[in-house]
Amino acid sequence: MKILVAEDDATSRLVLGATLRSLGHDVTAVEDGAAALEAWRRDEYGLVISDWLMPLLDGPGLCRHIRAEHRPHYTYVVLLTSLEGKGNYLSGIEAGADDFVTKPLDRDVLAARLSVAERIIGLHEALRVEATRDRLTGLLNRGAILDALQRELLRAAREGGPTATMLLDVDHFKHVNDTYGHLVGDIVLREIAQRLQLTLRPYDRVGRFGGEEFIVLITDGDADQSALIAERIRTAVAAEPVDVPGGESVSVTVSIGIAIGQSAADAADGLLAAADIALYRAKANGRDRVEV
Ligand code: GH3
Ligand code: MG
Ligand code: MG
Ligand code: MG
Ligand code: MG
Repeated sequence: MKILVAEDDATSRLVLGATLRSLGHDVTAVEDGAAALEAWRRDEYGLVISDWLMPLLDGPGLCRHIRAEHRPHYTYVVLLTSLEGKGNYLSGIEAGADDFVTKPLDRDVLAARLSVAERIIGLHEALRVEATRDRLTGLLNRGAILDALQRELLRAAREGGPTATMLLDVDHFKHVNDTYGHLVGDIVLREIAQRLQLTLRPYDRVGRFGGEEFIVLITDGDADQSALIAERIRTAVAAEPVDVPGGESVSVTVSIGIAIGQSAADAADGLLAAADIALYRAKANGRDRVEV
């Protein structure tokens, strides 16, 4: 596991870091809650182990910050304490801590606590994947791709630069279902999803908007670059028919509409509406084509 440790006492920090590493974990250790918060914001940690009393930001304070900031991944927080008493325990729980380990640390107890943490983090991750994936295609589902669009627009507003949103719609897909049946239609949708993923770069995002419609987000995509990528996608779908059970193959094409967000004022709804208008134009102009 990737673990972030916050402990102001240098000796304790070294010992805890060494113990965790000896248990096979990847450890980053810092000397205060404030430094931990900064590190946590920069990177992705499944687990934070924090001392209780520290000068700038204490353990419960760190925990409150972590709980207040929405991140897609859950962070499991363990507070270290030599403090006794119900009041402290309750304030740790209230701050959002998941578990407590008392000092001095016992290696076996720590290892046992970590195995609980790993189980909980695994469950969270499984739930997160389940909640964000489209069952049929394995792509991001509608909610997740719209969340990604929001995040992408925030990033673009912060760092500047355009962001492109593509709407794809399979052409005459009703005809595929009517001719070959719904199950074959599903296989075709899965194959299209796979071709989309193979065509895109790892940092571009693709999701199923619904039915036979997909959304692609091109990070830092201007109109020219996005049109090129869209053209690659269009070709990847049209170039080869999809093999389906029974030895048949089904030819499909997609129409693609692109909208470019240029400023912080570009809201997700507006971009999607503009992409939809471009898509409508692609349909009206004969399908199997890209419009910006
Ligand atoms: P156009 O080129 O204008 O987009 O025509 P179209 O036939 O693709 O458009 P229409 O909206 O009339 O039909 C979309 C079809 O997609 C109808 C619906 O049954 C089918 N569809 C939606 N979701 C699924 C799915 O999950 N599986 C299958 N097999 N078909 C689906
Ligand atoms: Mg201390
Ligand atoms: Mg301390
Ligand atoms: Mg449609
Ligand atoms: Mg369609």
